[in-house]
Amino acid sequence: MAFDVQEFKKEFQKKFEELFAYGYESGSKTEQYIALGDLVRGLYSDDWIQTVTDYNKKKEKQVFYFSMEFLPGRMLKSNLLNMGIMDCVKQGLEELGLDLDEVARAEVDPALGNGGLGRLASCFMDSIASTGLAGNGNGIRYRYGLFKQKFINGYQIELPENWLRNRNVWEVRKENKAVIVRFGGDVSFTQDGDGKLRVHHENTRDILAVPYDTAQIGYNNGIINNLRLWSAEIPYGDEAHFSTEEQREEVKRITEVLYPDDSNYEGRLLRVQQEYFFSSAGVQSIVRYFKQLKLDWSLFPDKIAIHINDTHPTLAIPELMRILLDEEELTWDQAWEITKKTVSYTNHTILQEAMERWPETMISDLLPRIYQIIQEINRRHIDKKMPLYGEELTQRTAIIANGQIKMANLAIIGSHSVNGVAKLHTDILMADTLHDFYVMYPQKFNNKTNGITQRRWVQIANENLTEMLDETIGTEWKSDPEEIKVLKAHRDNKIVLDKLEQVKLANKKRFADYVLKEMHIEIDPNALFDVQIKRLHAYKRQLLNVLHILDRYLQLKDDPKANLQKRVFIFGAKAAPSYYYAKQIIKLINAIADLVNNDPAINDKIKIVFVENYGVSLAELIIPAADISEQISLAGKEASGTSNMKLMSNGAVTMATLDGANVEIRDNVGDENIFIFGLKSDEVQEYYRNGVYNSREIYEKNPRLKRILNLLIDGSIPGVETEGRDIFDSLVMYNDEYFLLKDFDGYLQAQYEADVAFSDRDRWNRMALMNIASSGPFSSDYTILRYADEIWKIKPQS
Ligand code: F55
Repeated sequence: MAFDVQEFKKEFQKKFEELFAYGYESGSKTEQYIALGDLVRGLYSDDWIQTVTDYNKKKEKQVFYFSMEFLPGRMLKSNLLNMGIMDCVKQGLEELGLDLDEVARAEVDPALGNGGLGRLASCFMDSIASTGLAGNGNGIRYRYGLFKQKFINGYQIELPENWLRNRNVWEVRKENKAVIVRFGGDVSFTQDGDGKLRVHHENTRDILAVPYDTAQIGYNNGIINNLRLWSAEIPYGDEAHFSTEEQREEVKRITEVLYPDDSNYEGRLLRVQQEYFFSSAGVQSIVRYFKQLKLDWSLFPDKIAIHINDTHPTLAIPELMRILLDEEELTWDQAWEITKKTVSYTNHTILQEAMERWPETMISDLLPRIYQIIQEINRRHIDKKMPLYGEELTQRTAIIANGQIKMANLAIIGSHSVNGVAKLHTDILMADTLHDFYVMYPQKFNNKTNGITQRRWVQIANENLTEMLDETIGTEWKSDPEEIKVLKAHRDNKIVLDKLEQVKLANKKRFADYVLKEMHIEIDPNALFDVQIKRLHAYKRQLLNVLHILDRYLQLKDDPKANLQKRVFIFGAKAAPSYYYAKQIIKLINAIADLVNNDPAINDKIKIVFVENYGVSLAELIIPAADISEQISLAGKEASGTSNMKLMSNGAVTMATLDGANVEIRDNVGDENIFIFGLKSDEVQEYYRNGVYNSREIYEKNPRLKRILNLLIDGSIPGVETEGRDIFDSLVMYNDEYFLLKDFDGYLQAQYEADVAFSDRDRWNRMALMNIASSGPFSSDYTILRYADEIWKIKPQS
């Protein structure tokens, strides 16, 4: 981008004055940020128009990534980086007496997602643009994002996240691209003169879907794709139908707030309204685009790929069928061929409680025509498969059963590709969770191991490491992440290893400053920083981490001189507001933090830091400061994990069970550069099958563990009478669903080995280096190129 520092300074000042009618020096950080963002948006608008024009002209196939959640993080720096103007802007601001980082922090981090699934969608958007693929995001513009988390007396409190309170400089409202989404109504049929059946859908409640578009800028390639988020409004000129306040509120409610559940679905009417709303709006706008191309309908799958991120957008399948059948008057067989060839589906979980199922009556009332189409898809599926696979297997794959509509079944039957998100996860889907479907459609199943974008997670989050890498191995890794492997050649280079240690130390200081300022806890940057950051869920086993902390606590109480590494245990986690047990664990961790952090006998050998309101921005601060990455879910439960990849890329050493993508991380980094412990996935399966696990017995027979668990109920930890008892019971009396007690010894042993390794600085630095050097394959650029090549059949533009 042709742009120089002097020019930038002039433009920035001008923009600021235009917007706020005074000089930038008197503006707030927020105002300075808005002026800068507005200016930057202007700088890429030509490329944005050009990209769209090119796509239209070449009629290239495009992918539309449908996701109920996106977690982009703050966009200013990532836009500057990808546009190649970071240094220029930084210097220009500096000459104006401003600090880019300070200005950037004024941006609100849009929390339009829950966790891994939403963040993956945003890494993918960055990679789609950066690898030069024609692709767009399709989602919901929630008025309120994921709740803001506060701790009061150690308990999680949820506050509304009004992320749009200031102007959102990146979005562009496109009223002329709005579409109508119809709910309810009556369906009837008439026969035409020509014998054709005509569908009439009347008395519907019509909602206007207005798109807000945000540029997704490719890395140094001039490509700018689109993320389209839909907002629900009252249709213009239809105010008569929405005359009461209640009716108007009902419309707004559809895109008012993100459901805060991760790995657990809410079978509520409003949720399914959201799902249909953005699926329908997205499909309608795609069909409108396709019609502009003036091609035969049979070519639809040659121009369009629709990818559904988990089952949340599955109604895109019957919606596309509806449009092709009712509006475009294709035959069922034509419409079905097109739909299957167009849609592909990613599964993100095997947890039964996360599988979406809607009551039949809910769908028939809310979406009568869609319901009929789902019934017909189901009827034809059963008719066709029954003679081939017999009654039992076929019925197990039915979309409708026991008064419920199973969305995963619809997604699999109505698509041409089903993928899991790590090798192990895909294997479990094929062998177990979705085995019946695998028998029917083996060719649909494939694996796409998740990835992350090192642009955000290394270049932006870890400038110190970026600089050190550039000096040591050049800049090739920035455009081709695999190239980071050349760092391996420096594994025994003492100078490089020392530099790496200095980088880590600087990042730890930065985080320590934050912790001191925001939480008034003093932590030592030389201590080992042990990090577990992810949603709070029983299967992720934050509690196992807690048991380890309590073990150390007791060791130090027994012997203040015990030979233990000084450690800071860092947690970041939100619990779903209705997930009572997870909230109890939060309270427990906060109570233990209070106890341990303030116990002079512990002498700062253990510190516990549970950051409030963990999200993308805090992740960018914590990840570069991590020494140990805790990835300790019960084997078989975590589909992939992605914080494991981010932490590895920043030189943290993984402490892991063989779950999700941890398996592939181990394969890449080698056994000597990772700490593995615990049950394997097939061993867990075996325990579930034969039912011989007895946690009570372990409790009784393991005195060390017994002593720790008793701390929960004997008053040793003040303020957790209820929580301590409930958690104790879940582990000891109710047979420990996630096998914490079984994995405890192995975990302690691995943690002990980590202590030993950390005390040998050269050894530890080498492990960190090997992790960084082995992280290239986990770039989402490669993941996305595999989706493009094997599922979407689209090629990078050059
Ligand atoms: C959100 C809403 C519902 Cl109804 C169900 C699940 C979710 C959700 O947020 N799931 C989620 O984040 N799953 C995670 O996806 C990641 C990306 O694939 C995986 O790495 C992670 O293992 C998985 O738990």
